[in-house]
Amino acid sequence: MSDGIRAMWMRGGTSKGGYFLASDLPADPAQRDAILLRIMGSPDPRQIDGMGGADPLTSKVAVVRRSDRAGVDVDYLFLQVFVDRAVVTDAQNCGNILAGVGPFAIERGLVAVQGDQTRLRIFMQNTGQLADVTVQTPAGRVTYAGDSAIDGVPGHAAPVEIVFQETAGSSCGALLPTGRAVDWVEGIACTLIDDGMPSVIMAAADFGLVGDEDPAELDAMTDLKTRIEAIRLKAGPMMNLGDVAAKSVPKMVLVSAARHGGTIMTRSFIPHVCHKAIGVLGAVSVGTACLLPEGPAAHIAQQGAGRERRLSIEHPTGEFTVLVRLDPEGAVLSAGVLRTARKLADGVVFA
Ligand code: NQM
Repeated sequence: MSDGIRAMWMRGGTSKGGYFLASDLPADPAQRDAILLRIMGSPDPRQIDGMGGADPLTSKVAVVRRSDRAGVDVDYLFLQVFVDRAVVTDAQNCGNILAGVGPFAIERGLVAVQGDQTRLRIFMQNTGQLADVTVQTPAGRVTYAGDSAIDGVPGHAAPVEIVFQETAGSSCGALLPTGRAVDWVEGIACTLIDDGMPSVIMAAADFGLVGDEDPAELDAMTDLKTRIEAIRLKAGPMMNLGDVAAKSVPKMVLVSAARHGGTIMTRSFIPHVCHKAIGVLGAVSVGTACLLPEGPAAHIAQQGAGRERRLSIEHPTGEFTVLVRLDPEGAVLSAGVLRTARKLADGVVFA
């Protein structure tokens, strides 16, 4: 490994991380994870000796391979490298890092360009689900330049459209793993939900918060974080996730009424640090919680009607639009989101 390992560094949505071909990393997960910890510089709150950016959102890895599955182009395994602990976990998906997987797969020659746009079907190995992704490929190659903007990222870039298919119960086996829209955990009314990301939805008001506090302010509230972690550790087994002490799920989301004409306002903990925006599948899961007959999100959500709905999930740096298609019973069939991605570096990294 002293010669370095081939990697591309990319921003995917509002996250950033290393993209690797599976064949460039050891097949043995323990060896692979030890190398990834070295590459990112973990465990260390500053990640000074590695590529990580001292934030869970910039300490992420995509491992990509050509797929053997019928009708699928590539398989994508997401790995969260903890910043201050020697932990690498595959217990969650990441829809932001997913935004870079299509461009990366085309750049590495796993998928051929189809025209001005190239469509790929990606198998998300973490949860066994599918995402259909459209990448802009004018003039026979990936372009990162374009007119699309997403909140949480300055400037404009080429759109990457993502449609998630049937993400309910991705990790927990059911959309509502306890069978209820409301569970009381540590005295707080919670919706334990998984529509692509295991999430615990709680009313900000139940913690004495207004709900649009600055993430740094929330991160400094140690008592609040202790209470939220106590709920998380109890919710994990209830959600069929087992002991979640060393897992990055479930995410903990505080909701309040929308402030800017959207569906709902959020502050999400991922799970120990407050997100500066919101995760992609996290937003899909909150949006789905808004559509339930009851629960902390359903009580305050502003939502339209019909089988196709636009849910605007407000977050600390703007909003995240999720376009959902519902079946006649009101269950979410697919969720579409817009992301952008940018290639930042391509070369070798050293472990
Ligand atoms: O929910 C952060 C992110 C994510 C995950 C997190 C994500 C998703 O913003 O699909 O994108 O919740 O850890 O990248």
